[in-house]
Amino acid sequence: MDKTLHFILLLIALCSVSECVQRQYHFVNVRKTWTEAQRYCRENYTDLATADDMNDTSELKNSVNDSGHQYVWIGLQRTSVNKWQWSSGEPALYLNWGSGQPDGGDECAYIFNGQFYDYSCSTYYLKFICSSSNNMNTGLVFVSQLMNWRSAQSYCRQNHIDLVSVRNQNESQQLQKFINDSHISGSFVWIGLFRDSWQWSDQSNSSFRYWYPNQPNNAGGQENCTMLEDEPLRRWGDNTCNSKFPFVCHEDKLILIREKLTWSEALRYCRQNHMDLVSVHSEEIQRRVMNVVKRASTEAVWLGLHNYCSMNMWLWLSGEVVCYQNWAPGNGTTPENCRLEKRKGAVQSGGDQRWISLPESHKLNFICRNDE
Ligand SMILES: *[C@@H]1O[C@H](CO)[C@@H](O)[C@H](O)[C@H]1NC(C)=O
Ligand SMILES: *[C@@H]1O[C@H](CO)[C@@H](O)[C@H](O)[C@H]1NC(C)=O
Ligand SMILES: *[C@@H]1O[C@H](CO)[C@@H](O)[C@H](O)[C@H]1NC(C)=O
Ligand SMILES: *[C@@H]1O[C@H](CO)[C@@H](O)[C@H](O)[C@H]1NC(C)=O
Ligand SMILES: *[C@@H]1O[C@H](CO)[C@@H](O)[C@H](O)[C@H]1NC(C)=O
Ligand SMILES: *[C@@H]1O[C@H](CO)[C@@H](O)[C@H](O)[C@H]1NC(C)=O
Ligand SMILES: *[C@@H]1O[C@H](CO)[C@@H](O)[C@H](O)[C@H]1NC(C)=O
Ligand SMILES: *[C@@H]1O[C@H](CO)[C@@H](O)[C@H](O)[C@H]1NC(C)=O
Ligand SMILES: [Ca+2]
Ligand SMILES: [Ca+2]
Repeated sequence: MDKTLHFILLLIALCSVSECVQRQYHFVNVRKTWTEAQRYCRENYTDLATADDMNDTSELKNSVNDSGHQYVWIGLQRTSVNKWQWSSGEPALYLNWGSGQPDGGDECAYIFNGQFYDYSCSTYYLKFICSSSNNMNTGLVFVSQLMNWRSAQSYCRQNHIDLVSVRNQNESQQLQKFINDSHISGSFVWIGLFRDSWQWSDQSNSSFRYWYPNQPNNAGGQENCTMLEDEPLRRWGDNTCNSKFPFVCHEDKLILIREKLTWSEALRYCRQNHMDLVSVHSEEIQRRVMNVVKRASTEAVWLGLHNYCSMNMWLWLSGEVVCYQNWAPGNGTTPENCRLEKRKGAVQSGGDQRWISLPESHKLNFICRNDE
């Protein structure tokens, strides 16, 4: 076979390699208060369990091996900070409110003429838009059934992906065009925007929630902690933190090392500790990396990303080519000048948290991947 063609086929094969799980759940079948459970998880694993998406909820459910049908603590706790966020789990940085909005105690939002309006989640029944992988053109699906916000969210998650997020000007324009093209521009439609005051024990930003119907209800005004309900799907409810339940911890497979080392020293450190520098094969791993690098003491953090200068190509330490990409503008795509020094890849610890190319002698924090 032609060598180039063979190489291209090899790349295609490599790009479809499936990723390994970056977080592992551990069910602890010992009854403790929420705070005791948190202490146990932090000492023996990473923290009380966090869930970022529907995949996590099914892993969480499967991790609970419990013949006693008990309630089970996870790491979500009520705080005094109430903030707007997207149903898909992302923080809401772009908030294109209509004039005078938000103007009430409402905790969900619809879109009209490209602008957001807060609205009562349960009182009103609206049409809505789901994000979807079925519609390859727009990635959007309009649902003309009238539902309250929570039912709309469940509908999108069951049939598509989630209620739509509008994370920037670009997505706003695409959504506006979709609304125009669907001839629904006169309607109020739910989007995935909501607010609440729940926060994960591990400080991760995820706004993903999976409440059981009519939860959280803060019964008696004392229910500040979250548990898996005793039901087949193990959806979530709030309960008083002093109740004693078994719990699920999670163990992060990504570990930030807050020492300043060159890329080669960082690699040696990880390998001496039975690990490797992290490879970021997907958006999901990038999201976990972004959570971890928040605590870094350097402006960038080494990844297991290295440049083969003669071939003008970037590879992961795991041997795979870079398929999923998150380069900062000007980085990673143009040929490197490596006559002076070899280049390696790092992720910015602030800002957009994109990848940058740096000389390998820079001294940075780094992320090891723990595969044990
Ligand atoms: C960690 O696990 C050990 C063994 O199960 C247990 O004895 C210890 O109390 C745990 N740590 C905390 C803080 O609960
Ligand atoms: C859930 O897992 C499936 C297959 O494992 C994957 O295709 C999908 O992207 C995942 N969804 C999320 C939200 O991570
Ligand atoms: C669940 O736990 C029981 C005993 O505690 C054990 O025999 C069984 O193998 C476990 N099942 C799974 C799926 O881990
Ligand atoms: C529940 O959390 C809220 C907000 O942090 C706090 O004001 C309240 O005192 C807590 N209640 C209990 C019973 O812990
Ligand atoms: C807007 O998003 C589309 C689709 O994701 C993309 O092709 C386009 O380049 C983006 N435009 C800008 C200005 O970011
Ligand atoms: C949608 O239609 C309105 C008028 O009907 C127009 O002003 C607006 O520019 C259109 N927006 C998009 C994104 O096509
Ligand atoms: C977490 O949220 C803050 C603002 O709420 C934002 O600045 C930061 O980029 C978010 N981090 C991640 C990893 O999403
Ligand atoms: C790589 O990205 C950084 C951060 O955005 C930027 O300062 C630098 O100029 C970029 N490198 C090149 C070669 O454009
Ligand atoms: Ca309003
Ligand atoms: Ca409750």
